[in-house]
Amino acid sequence: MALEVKPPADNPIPPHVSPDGQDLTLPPGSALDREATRRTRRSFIGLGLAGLGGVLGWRYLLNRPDAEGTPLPFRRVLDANGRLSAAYFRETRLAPEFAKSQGVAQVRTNGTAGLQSAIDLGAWRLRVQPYGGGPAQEFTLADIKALPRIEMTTQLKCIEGWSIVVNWAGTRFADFLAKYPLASRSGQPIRDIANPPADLAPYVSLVTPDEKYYVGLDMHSAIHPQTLLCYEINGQPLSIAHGAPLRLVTPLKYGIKHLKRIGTIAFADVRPADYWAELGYDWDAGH
Ligand SMILES: Nc1nc2c(c(=O)[nH]1)N[C@H]1C(S)=C(S)[C@@H](COP(=O)(O)O)O[C@H]1N2
Ligand SMILES: [Mo]
Repeated sequence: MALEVKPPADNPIPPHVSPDGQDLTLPPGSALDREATRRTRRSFIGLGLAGLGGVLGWRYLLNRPDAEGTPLPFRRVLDANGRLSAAYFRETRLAPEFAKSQGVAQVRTNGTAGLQSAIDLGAWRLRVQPYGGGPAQEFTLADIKALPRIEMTTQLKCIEGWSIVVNWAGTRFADFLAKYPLASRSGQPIRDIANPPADLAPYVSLVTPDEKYYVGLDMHSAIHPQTLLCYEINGQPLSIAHGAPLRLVTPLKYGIKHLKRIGTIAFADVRPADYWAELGYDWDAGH
């Protein structure tokens, strides 16, 4: 029996609405929309062929060399989807925001990799390795709190299938890089997110102090206006389980990218190591 796998008929990206009710869905027929459809068809065709091949196909696929822990043919589909999500992201999107009162009072916690060792919050420093080279620079929590405070209530989506609305506060990563020009080789700050320095690093790496949890982000996502170096939930300092003293929040990405207890930030020319990508998840982890 032939296995039938059909691509979705419509635009594969669900409608997306901004906080003020504006429809941010890609206009049908736009270059990016065509790319979306083409890529999705190709992914489905790929999976359809795997289905037709049955057991032999699976054996073939599973015996392919690995790339970041996933057999290469799967990795290609994931990467194509990741590239699509990255391109779409760059174009327009903002994650929906909610009224503060819609945030949950008791925010559940999930994931403790990199949080197992004791931490002295007073001695903690954020270490940043400048893209242009030179010694790492250290920042206290007070340095971060001196930057503009942004509060936002957004959805945290976990790859396990649950999501919650959370009230966060912190500073935009873009504002950090506006004040401390560490992400461009020339040492130029980001003055305008829409026109960043030409020599801005393409990737950012975030790692816990013990290096046991690590996340890579493309720079567009890192300087997105809703990407925060976050220090509060519901107006209270982060608990240890939520990533005290400083964690990442980036609501267009799944929870796996929201690294808790940031130790070191560095910049890179290629995709930095990523804990969950190594376990087979889409590197971009956008949604
Ligand atoms: N250091 C670290 N950060 C992490 C994780 C982790 O295991 N270790 N898990 C991630 C996952 S899978 C999710 S869903 C969110 C959950 O954030 P919360 O515990 O504040 O709800 O944290 C993310 N950040
Ligand atoms: Mo998660």
